[in-house]
Amino acid sequence: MLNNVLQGLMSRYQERVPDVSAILQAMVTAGIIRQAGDIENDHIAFRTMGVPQLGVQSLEKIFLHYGYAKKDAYRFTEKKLNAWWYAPPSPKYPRIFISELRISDLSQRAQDIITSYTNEVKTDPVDALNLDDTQQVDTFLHSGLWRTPTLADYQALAAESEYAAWVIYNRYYLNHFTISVHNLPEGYNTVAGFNNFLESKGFVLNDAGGKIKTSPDGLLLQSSTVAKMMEATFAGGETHRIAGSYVEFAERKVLPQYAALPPEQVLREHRREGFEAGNADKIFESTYASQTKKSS
Ligand code: OOG
Ligand code: NI
Repeated sequence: MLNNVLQGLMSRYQERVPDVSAILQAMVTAGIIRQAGDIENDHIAFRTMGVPQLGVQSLEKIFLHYGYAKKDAYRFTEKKLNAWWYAPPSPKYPRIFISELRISDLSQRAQDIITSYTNEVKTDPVDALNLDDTQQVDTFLHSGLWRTPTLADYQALAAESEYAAWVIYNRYYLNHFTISVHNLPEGYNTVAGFNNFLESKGFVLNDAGGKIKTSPDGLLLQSSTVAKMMEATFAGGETHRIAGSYVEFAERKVLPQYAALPPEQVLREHRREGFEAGNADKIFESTYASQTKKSS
């Protein structure tokens, strides 16, 4: 079941984000991997609006049903976000990172705009799903949830929270998937090395806080592409270029207590787990205008 849902998410994401196929193709051409299926997906991420009938408490039910376990919480004061990560039922599946906007921390005007859309969803929509029916779940994850926003509302939200604007248009579309680099061949198995490869092929990286985001323990390194701008159709047929989704790269170093393990015996459980608020804070900006202006 989980396989079906993940495949549905990945196929829509790959259609929408040209960098995904372009990066996978560049990796095959360079001989880094034999085929796209060789990629280890470190994690996928969703964004949502923190209103009572939606938000993390709603979306997470889908993945808890498929065996994911809720782990640590993260707070982003300035961006007005909360997030949690979820450990998969088996290491062959990606971790999941879900964030939500703390609506009540926004101005009354922004709250009114957001709730004018989210109030169309009267009750928690996940409660109405048969979670064992993956077709139903797939359709739900790619459904509108609320009416198509107006460009004026999108822009008013963007002025206050770029995250809010992203969610009002993109809903539950996958925000990113993440290529694990630590098991790739020598030269590509660090974020630094992989970033060099990406830039040599013309991919544009998010440089908020530096291109490599490093956790204080030095064991989790991350980077990401800048989201490509895509033509979006708003209410009344108005069109405008807005940020879509992006691709992330993660290097999880072996924990100090397993440093003596021979490389071929190193498994996911021997590496740094979880996420890092300081890294995440900057990765969110992959869809923000300060970064996307470099990709459009
Ligand atoms: C998520 C940003 C954080 C990570 O791995 O820390 C993140 C987002 O942009 O929605 O992906
Ligand atoms: Ni991420």
